[in-house]
Amino acid sequence: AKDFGMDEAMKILGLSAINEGTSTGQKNFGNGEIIESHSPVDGQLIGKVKTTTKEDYETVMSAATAAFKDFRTMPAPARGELVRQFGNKLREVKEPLGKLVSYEMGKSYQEGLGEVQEMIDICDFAVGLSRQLHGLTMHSERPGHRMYEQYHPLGVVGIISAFNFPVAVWAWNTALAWVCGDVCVWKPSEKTPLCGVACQNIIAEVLKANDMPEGISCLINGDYKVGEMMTTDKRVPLVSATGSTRMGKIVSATVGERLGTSLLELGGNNAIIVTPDADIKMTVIGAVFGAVGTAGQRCTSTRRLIIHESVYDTVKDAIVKAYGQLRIGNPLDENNHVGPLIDTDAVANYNNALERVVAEGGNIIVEGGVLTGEGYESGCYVKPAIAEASNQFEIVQHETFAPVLYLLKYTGDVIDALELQNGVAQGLSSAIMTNNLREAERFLSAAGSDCGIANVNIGTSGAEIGGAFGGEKDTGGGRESGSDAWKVYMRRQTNTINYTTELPLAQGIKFDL
Ligand code: UN1
Repeated sequence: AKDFGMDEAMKILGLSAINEGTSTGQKNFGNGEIIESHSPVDGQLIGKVKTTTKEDYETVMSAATAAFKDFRTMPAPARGELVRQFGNKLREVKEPLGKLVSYEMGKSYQEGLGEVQEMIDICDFAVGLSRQLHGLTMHSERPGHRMYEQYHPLGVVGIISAFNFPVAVWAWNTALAWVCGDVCVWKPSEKTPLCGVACQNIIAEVLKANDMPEGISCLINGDYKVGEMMTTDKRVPLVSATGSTRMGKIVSATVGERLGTSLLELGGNNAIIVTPDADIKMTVIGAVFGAVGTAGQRCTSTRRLIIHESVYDTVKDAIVKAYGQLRIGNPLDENNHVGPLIDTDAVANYNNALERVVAEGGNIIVEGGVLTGEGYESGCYVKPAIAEASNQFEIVQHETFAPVLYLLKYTGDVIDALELQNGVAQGLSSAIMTNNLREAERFLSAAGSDCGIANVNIGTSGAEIGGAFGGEKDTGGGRESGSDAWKVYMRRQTNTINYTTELPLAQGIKFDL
């Protein structure tokens, strides 16, 4: 990693061997055990981070709740100005932060940069939004009355994020939450803790330069037990959690128990329907990037290709050929397409999926396997694999966070393809490749894709921040990022004002004294 300038990048990001606080002096994370962060790229120890104890958590929460008292009354456009500065700071550190994402998480440097770009984009979006947190006005049924609604800040927003987008998902949440007047407490994945500290360093500097309290952005570190401190805490009205469906069910039950709100962005089992009218060249690029990009570790990764029998062999041959050209190796080296999986547990899940698909009667057409030897010392590099399978296989119904692609064949028309596409528990992203207007419109109709994201002639991954991001069913139903996703970070208040000297009651009720 030295060859790729990691030491320099870490220095710019204010990271040291052991990280207990931010470079600007915030010490409120870390008196607990130490998490070691090892890179899946070369297996080397990158740095250590101290975890948050119950006492540390209380310190964090008092800083956050105290900061909220003032932050909620700061004009939203002034809060937007902080986010604007944060976005500019991200522009300055885009390269080192992208590099750290690549080195700690294992995605390609290009994708690491893309992730930081998503952070910058959501900041720009949030700055504009800071002048557009609109409510409606309604017409009162009573004379001399005015009725309208307004949106107020919620309070402390808890963010639990996953290793696969170790910085962007935090930014989607925080950038919106901050302009909405909320303060944030973030628990990044314990698999990518240094990305968390690096981001905290960046925002802490912006807050300090503006003389704003550090409690506006807080970091806590550790595993699910640290997350539980927030999910059980009544002082946290909203918990935004990204991760597995299993995790989401626990978060939802725990937060629901105290009638808090959870915003869930959980697993996907995303498919591309390839119709007889598909552009094959576009299909191949979209499918291969969707299946092997980020080594198949996006929640939007393409897991299933649902191909019409009339083009099945053509598509299959073209995709197999494209897989033959993939270069697997150090993701910081821009010549490689596919980096490592996050850790050896992920490799075990990958192996298990390949065994299971064969056991269930599937047919492997691109062999998988774990790579060994020079450059692959971390044990986390695997070959992207393809299996011909059937939608009802248990393993096909399951999200495996690895580059394993299942080919499914359909006969008949797009309705038959949709049955397969919707015939899984998850509902995040979906796509159709077609030049046929009828097929495309049917796919997008109320009787079409049941997913939160439905694309025509685009793959399943790589959504822009301007749209609302999230999905239905086991994906959890939450929406983050663009469109009106900001509303979940605020509380709505309906206001009715009487400017007469009479007190008429609604619904025409008479109550004379
Ligand atoms: C995720 O995998 O958690 O649409 C998010 C995409 C990215 C975000 C993925 N913009 O692939």
